[in-house]
Amino acid sequence: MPYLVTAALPYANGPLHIGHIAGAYLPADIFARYLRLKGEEVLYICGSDEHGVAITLRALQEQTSPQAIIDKYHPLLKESLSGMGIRIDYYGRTSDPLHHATAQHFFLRLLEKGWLEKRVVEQFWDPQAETFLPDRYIAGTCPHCGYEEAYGDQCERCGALLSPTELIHPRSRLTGAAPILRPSEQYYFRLDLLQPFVEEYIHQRQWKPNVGPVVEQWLKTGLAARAITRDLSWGIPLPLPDLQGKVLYVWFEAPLGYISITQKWAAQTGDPTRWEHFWKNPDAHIVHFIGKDNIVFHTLIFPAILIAADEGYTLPTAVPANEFLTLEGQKLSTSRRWTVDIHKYLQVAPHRVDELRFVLTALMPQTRDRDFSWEEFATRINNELIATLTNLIHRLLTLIWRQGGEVPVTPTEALLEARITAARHIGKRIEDYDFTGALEEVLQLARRANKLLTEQSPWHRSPEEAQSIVASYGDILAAFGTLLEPFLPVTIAPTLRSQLGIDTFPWQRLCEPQVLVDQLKLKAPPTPLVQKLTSQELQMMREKLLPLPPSVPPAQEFISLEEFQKVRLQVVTIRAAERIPKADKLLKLTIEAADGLHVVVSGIAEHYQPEQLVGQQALWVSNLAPRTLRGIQSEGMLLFAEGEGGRLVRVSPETSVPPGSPVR
Ligand code: B3M
Ligand code: ZN
Repeated sequence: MPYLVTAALPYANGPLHIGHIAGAYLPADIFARYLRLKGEEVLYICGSDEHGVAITLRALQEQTSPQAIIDKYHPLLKESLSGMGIRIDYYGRTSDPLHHATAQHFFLRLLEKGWLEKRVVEQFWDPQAETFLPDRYIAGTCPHCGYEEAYGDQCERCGALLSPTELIHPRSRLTGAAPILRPSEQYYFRLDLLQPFVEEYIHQRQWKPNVGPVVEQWLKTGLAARAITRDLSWGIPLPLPDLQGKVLYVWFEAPLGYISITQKWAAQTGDPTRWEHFWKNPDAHIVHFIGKDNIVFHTLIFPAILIAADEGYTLPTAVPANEFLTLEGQKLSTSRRWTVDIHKYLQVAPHRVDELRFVLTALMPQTRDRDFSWEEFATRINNELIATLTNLIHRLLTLIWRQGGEVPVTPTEALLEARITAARHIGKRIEDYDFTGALEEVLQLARRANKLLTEQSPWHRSPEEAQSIVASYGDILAAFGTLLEPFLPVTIAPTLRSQLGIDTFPWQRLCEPQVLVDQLKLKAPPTPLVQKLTSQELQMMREKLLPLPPSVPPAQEFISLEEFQKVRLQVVTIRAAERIPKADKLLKLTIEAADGLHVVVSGIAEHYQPEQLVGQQALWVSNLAPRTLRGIQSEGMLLFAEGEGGRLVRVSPETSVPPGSPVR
């Protein structure tokens, strides 16, 4: 029975952080690695979600195009995932022409089957920006919970799906203006008519305890027809001559990415029809790993699309959604910079990937929100991963090495039994999507072995006795080479196997009483699998990875164009620079601007020597009210970027321009 494993397609609008990894990509990876060891046929696919307002809003913020945004983040996402040891068989993207074609096919098919209906709807229009506003571009007060920052499609506090007209005091996120209603034509997907079919599907499946009730609540409220087109220029165009200038709603087409990415994978295997082995096969298992905010789309809307298409698609077997991870007690937030980004972690601690996987598995928010803190990160590594697991392995390897590096493997009944039970329990937990529990079973096995070993204390025995004690642990050592593989596959499990000179075993072998190997032979003296995390290293990681205190107020997301235009910017050339007596931080700069020379006092003396600046260009805010610093009148302000550790770096045009050139 083939398994297709998927993890939520990350929006290509920002980096991945630890919450994403713990929420979807890591559990999917553990699950897929375990199934591969079991000898199942597994395909793990994922890819970047590159449409929707998540992308256009980011482009607006970064003052660039949506295309530039996705081209920047798609590779970053892919590298972050592979850097974390997430073994994805094919990582695609929804801007792929094949995805566009697949999504358009579904749209036309649903239309042909009568599940789509054109409706004229009153839609919000921003009178200042003169554009229709996508739901996400509207914010207001949630009618269900009173949250004032709810978006037009969903309230992020209570999870309710909304339509923008339900918001109390709606406002445009583009300009802050109160939007007005105007008629616009859209296609609606008749989820209301599909409800009986969806219900039948839902009741044929088993749902995790944190998923089932959410789904039931939705069904109880009743599914409503939903618009699946949008007035946007970025996205998949409607495959119809009418309604030009509209695109498919991202939550209609993104889940279809699971199909199109499988098709893409199939094409590169040389057999373009191979995707049907997963998607048109009643025996195939399809398992979607996601975060809780995506539950409704995966359990109800996506299956409804597949049912409505009526082309024999496999419906999802399970949607093991996770809750959220918090960071030192607070919600993770990219915009507030309260995150631990994966690409940065991989730069700062490239040799500690398995350690992070270990901690994120232990703290996986499987049925409730869990909290990540640096304190706990260190404790879990030092007191659990090392103290319980890798120290045991290291002690045993060292004993073997002292005995000439070679021992016969003769496990006791108790140790054999412990290994078999552990392998079965770990497998069962993983199959139940309890990854924290599975890891706990691994640690349990190590604790048992530790206890026995301490009781036997081979260190205080005669060489013969010691030899026979050590020989009894050879089987467990060999088993760890496979048992750890789903969880710690980057360095720890492969290093152990290479120290032992063995490969992985099929998982089934671990559940059977036959000894795994007859003897063990070490080629080199063992080195510890994990280095203790010192407080200095922890401090360094925390400083580099979480630079801002949590109390930073959330940045206001948008200002209007008019507000922005109040700031007058121009390029200037620095003509003179000098230190100011008794002011260590200040430099007095004379700049040439459009209307001649001006004096600016800048707090950059710790970052630049005066002579480095003379003749250079910089950006100048010309209409900032002047102020007097150390008796010198400073006019306006020069702009500097803040690099790592607060290092200030001059901002200047890419090639030089005449002094006084405006910046807009
Ligand atoms: N792009 C991820 C999110 O909501 C969203 C998942 C799509 S899965 C088809 O953050
Ligand atoms: Zn709400």
